[in-house]
Amino acid sequence: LPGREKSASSGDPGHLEVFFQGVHRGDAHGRLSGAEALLRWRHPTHGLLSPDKFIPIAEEAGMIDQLGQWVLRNAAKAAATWPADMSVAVNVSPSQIRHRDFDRHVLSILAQTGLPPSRLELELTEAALFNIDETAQGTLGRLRSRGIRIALDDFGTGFSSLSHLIQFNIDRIKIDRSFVRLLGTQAEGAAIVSAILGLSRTLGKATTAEGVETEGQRDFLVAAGCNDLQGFLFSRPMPLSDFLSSMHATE
Ligand code: G
Ligand code: G
Ligand code: MN
Ligand code: NA
Repeated sequence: LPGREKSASSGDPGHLEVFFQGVHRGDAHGRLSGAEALLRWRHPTHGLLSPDKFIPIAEEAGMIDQLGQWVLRNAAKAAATWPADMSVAVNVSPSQIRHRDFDRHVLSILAQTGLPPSRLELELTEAALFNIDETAQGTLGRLRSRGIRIALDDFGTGFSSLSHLIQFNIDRIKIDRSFVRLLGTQAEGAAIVSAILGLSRTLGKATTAEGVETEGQRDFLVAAGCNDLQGFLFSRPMPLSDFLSSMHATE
């Protein structure tokens, strides 16, 4: 089971851990508005493994619902201790939202941890939103009616981005880092990012830019009115204890 530590031995599988990457307001102060929870597998010999490597395996093995709930519980428990204006964003796999009891599980985790629904954001990719049926749409609708926000992750990398913006009731768009990377290196970057921000504003969606690595990118995004910023310029994903230290250091 996730998170269960084994004693150090040659067969030590390591353990799972939820890291947090700060999300900052897109203004001159850049204060923390929250964090994204990012799963890591701390392996005794292979080091930190990215979920890109093991999430697909957990999905294959039918373990993703359990794993996802474990991440959500840990993220909510942590965020419940943060200042009341900070939110936590948690990635959700397509199969999780297709699960009949997903909304009940989310609500019970919030009740257990005491995190108000308004401080939880669930991140779904276009692939996840594209594939859901009416039942799953109903699930998302019920979660939203309780005040939980839905973000469209990796925006722009999927199949039919624009129709999704209208078809699904989402609260936020996360601009994929492949577009942010173009800012400052390719003239088209500014055009694409500005277009996404303009569209989001028109549709009344909040925006987060991912993969902000340079001051130039940050300055452009702040001037263009992007609501929140995330990236190595501010901080890397880190263990909760480090995140808490950095949070108190910048207070
Ligand atoms: O943190 P990193 O860049 O290594 O994440 C790689 C990918 O894994 C990203 O697409 C991210 O959204 C996804 N990911 C990270 N944590 C989780 C998680 O808890 N659940 C799911 N489903 N995906 C995650
Ligand atoms: O797909 P998703 O957006 O959830 O993935 C988040 C991933 O992006 C995390 O694994 C995190 O490590 C990575 N990430 C976060 N900030 C940056 C950044 O500034 N540059 C790059 N290259 N990756 C980043
Ligand atoms: Mn994400
Ligand atoms: Na992303």
